[in-house]
Amino acid sequence: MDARLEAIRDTVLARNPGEAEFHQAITEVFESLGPVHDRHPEFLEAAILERLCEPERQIIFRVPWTDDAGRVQINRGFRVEFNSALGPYKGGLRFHPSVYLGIVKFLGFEQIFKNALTGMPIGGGKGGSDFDPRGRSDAEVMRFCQSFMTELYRHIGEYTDVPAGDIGVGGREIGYLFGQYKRITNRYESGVLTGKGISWGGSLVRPEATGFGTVIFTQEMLKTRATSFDGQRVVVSGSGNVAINAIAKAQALGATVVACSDSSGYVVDEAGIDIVLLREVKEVERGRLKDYAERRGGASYVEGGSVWDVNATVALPCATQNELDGDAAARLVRNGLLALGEGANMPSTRDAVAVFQEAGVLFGPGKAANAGGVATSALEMQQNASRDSWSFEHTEERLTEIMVGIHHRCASTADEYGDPGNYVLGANIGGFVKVADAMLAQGLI
Ligand code: NDP
Ligand code: 2IT
Repeated sequence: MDARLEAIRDTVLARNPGEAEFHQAITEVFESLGPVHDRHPEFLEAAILERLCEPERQIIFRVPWTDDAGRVQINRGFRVEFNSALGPYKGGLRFHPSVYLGIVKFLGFEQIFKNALTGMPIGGGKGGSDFDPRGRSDAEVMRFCQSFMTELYRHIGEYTDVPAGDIGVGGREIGYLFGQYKRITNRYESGVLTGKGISWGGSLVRPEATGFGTVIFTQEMLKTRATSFDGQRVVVSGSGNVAINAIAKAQALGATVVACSDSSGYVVDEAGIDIVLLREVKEVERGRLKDYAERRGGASYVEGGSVWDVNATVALPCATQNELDGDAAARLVRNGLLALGEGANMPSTRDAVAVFQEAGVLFGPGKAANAGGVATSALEMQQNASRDSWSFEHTEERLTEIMVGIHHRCASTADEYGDPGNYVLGANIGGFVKVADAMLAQGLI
């Protein structure tokens, strides 16, 4: 890392102790930014990096609620409003027991650059709670969401901060959150949340957008090697919103998706995952992958273990951060991996990224490859602002244009900085320069 940047990085790490994921995200971005500061000394003079690493606002709050047995439960809620240089804070809410400030900050920090890469007018933010929706009834989830929004509502708004979904937050949760916001504020403010239901202000394609976009981005990478998804053998991790829609899109482009996972294990289905059954089990029944394997002839279920043991030509990690380490990366490379697109946020450890890059694997980092979700959220905001709703075809066309544009921006930035094919460099510099320019223009705030 550039010595000037390393000194700033060390100060940031010392100011934010015990937040390993945030440290990792910062280090990874800083490693790309040396050459930008050679060209733009004005960014150093204006302390752009120091300002970028300090969130504009961080909100932490108590979320009290009662479970179905009438017992009082207490969770912690977060919203980190990281950077508003390009637009209102924008980013998802994650409900998962592992959530703490370090995870929310890493996600919010990544979101700044991701959102810049989309070319849409959105700043970066993230939030969530250590609430675990698993095993909770709809009524419990509703009471939790209502309590969460009873504090959050005062901090968000169409022009201020626009949350959406992430792990553990999908259409059901956004519905309960929106209902409570409307009730408290007495405003039908569609643009305050994205990922809404189609009949009440949501956008077609938003549910599919992250998974679809990841595959579209990966397809663009494959094209640079004169190939495509057609005939590839694909392994996907996770079996939630992003994973399911990545599987569907990869299959539509002619790939065979032979494995996917959840936090308990993974399924191998050499005939190709049955997407209709997978949606039924995961989206309708909220079941486990084990249930899928039991109902699908020919599929086998592996309890525990690593889905990255299954050989593939294309890998799409779509579960969570640091789910793919250096050893798993080396196994994938030995087994013939050609390309990897990150559907999740920071699923590859820094060791894993180094292994892929040394081996010449096409590597699409999450802040570029999974930007289709938030980009389509911005399209939802556009539709809300104009009280319009677009067709599936039109919205998917816009998503495709945006993903092809992000690929182009990453690839051409990597070329410009003398490291062709390095999408990590391209994404980090491409996103950073846009935000840094806007921050300079807006003065010291
Ligand atoms: P979901 O809650 O729909 O699905 C999450 C999936 O990942 C589940 O299969 C879950 O398994 C698995 N998973 C979650 N945490 C862990 C863990 N600690 N260890 C192992 N497996 C885990 O979330 P999404 O599909 O929306 O999100 C997946 C990833 O994509 C996240 O990294 C998210 O930040 C990222 N992302 C999401 C976007 C969106 O629009 N939703 C946009 C851009 C990125 P189990 O059910 O067993 O917990
Ligand atoms: O990580 C992400 O980009 C998301 N969870 C989606 C954010 C959004 O505002 O749609």
